[in-house]
Amino acid sequence: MKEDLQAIEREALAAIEQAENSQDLQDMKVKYLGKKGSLTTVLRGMGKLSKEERPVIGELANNVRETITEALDVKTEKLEREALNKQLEAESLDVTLPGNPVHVGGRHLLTSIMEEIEDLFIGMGYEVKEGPEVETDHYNFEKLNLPKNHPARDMQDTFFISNELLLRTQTSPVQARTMEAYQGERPIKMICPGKVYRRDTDDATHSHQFRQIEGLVVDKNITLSDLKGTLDVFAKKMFGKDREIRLRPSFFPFTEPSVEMDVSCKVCHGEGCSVCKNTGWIEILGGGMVHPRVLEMSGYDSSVYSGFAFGMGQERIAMLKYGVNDIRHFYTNDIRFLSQYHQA
Ligand code: 2NL
Repeated sequence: MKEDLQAIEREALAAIEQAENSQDLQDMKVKYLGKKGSLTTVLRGMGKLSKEERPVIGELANNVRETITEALDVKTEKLEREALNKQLEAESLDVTLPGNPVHVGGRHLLTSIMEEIEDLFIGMGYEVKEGPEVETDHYNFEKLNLPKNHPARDMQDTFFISNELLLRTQTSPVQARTMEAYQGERPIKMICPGKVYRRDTDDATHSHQFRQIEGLVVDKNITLSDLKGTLDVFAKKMFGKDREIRLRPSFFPFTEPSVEMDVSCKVCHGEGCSVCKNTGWIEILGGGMVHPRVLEMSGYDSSVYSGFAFGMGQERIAMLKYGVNDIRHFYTNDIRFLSQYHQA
């Protein structure tokens, strides 16, 4: 019996050592220690033993049971630890690895320019107003002293939707609508930024769709010197304190007198170079005193009220300020171009 017990112990310990999972161990517990297990089977033969042998074998049997139980426990714990380690390894996370970069976009250069110009005029007390891009012939032309068949309409040929509906060629209709809404009864100080359209062939400096900002001031005693002072502030803020402006006579159907404004060339400071085509000056915008007929058509008494107006192309301002040499760069959305100005 003693040999039987020792054999069970050897066999059990070897089997436990080989066990691969908790189910194996459970099976072995039943096989060796269970009611029908091999240890129990051997102990059933105890009755045949002599009085002297019984306690010796009994003690040995208990020791074997304990040894096997302990081996099962140790192995169970070992398997659990291994399973846990495996899981931890599989789910491990290296918190020191660099993160995935988040690509942050930025404002389009034209948006930055528009906001910069808006801020500048808001700072001088102007309102910002917007209006429809699909306009009527009435507000886009007639109200601005451009009657049907007027030769000056040639400069602003556009896309007609019907005889009366068109894509606006300027943002002035927003101003005409505002004057009309105010019924000639109160002063106006406003700018209107927005997209405009012309029937033009696209090249480095022309586009059939571009952005304009127009300004309008109507009040009593507004003079050309008010326009000049305003534009001087604008030019110095946009292009630098050391820039000078000059006004040249020009023609627009909606202003009289009309002017064209130049700023001194930042490259040669008026000496003459290739940027300013040897003139020392760069053309920036047009403006003038609101034509009395335009005031009257929208309900303002031109013997009481006067006003100035001006208009500029946002693309042109951005091109001059940032040295962009082709207007089409603004619309092709090449990220290599756009991202250069994300801090602008
Ligand atoms: C240019 C010139 C200009 C105006 C726009 C205007 C608006 C009203 C009345 C009178 Cl409601 N004038 N706007 C006046 C002169 C010039 O724009 O070259 N723009 C790109």
